[in-house]
Amino acid sequence: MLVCEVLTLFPGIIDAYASESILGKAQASGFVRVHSINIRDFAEGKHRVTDDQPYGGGGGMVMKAAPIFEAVDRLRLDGEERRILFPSPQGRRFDQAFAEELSLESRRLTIVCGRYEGVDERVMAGLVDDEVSLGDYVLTGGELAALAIIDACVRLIPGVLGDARSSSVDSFSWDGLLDYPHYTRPPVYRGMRVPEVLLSGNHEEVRRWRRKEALRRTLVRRPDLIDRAVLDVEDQTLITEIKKEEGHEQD
Ligand code: 6GU
Repeated sequence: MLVCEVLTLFPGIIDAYASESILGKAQASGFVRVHSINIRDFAEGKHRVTDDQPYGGGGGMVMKAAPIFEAVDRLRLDGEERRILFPSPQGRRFDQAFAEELSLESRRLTIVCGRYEGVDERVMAGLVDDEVSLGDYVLTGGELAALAIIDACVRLIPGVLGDARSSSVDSFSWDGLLDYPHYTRPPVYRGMRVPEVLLSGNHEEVRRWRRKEALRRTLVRRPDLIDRAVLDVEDQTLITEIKKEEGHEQD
């Protein structure tokens, strides 16, 4: 079982998300455990202060190292191995390959969430194994990133999504393409028609159309992904067709 521990000043954020929907069911079924730990419980003094002014001056506050080290010391009393992650824009870019790597991790995933303007660098130096970034933008804290990381890992665990979804293209060992468009009833809504091929009942034509639309979207929206996608000779034929079609759109 994947065990995730999230050290945070806002455990309610983690508990709220992790108890709902797929993640909530995955916990109930014993595929994963998500445990929130309040860093404030490990802070000293009557006021349990977790942050302080930065050495060198300047604005903002910095999260103190001690409460975070103390919290991890406590966790380690169980003798379990841990991979300690720190969500931050300075980290290794999180992608599907990183999610697959983490979902196969035998150690516990312990995620330290920073808040405010920063965390004492000795947490990174003395505790953290990997800094992980969701992308080139700044969140106000690590909690959303921690949940995104956990969510992406948990849906890769066999059984979590159930049979139907685990066999669908995007959910297991991603082929690197964007998803094809989806439709459900009615066949016409506000004048917009469901593509005829999807109503045809011809499974082979449906399969080919979906593959082609996945390729089309990827070529148009994220051409950078095409180079690393897993493509066969049919895909090359479809790409040639798409390039003709898309070229003719400009006429
Ligand atoms: Cl992982 N953390 C924070 N705080 N901000 C981010 C991020 C992570 N990834 C992008 N922005």
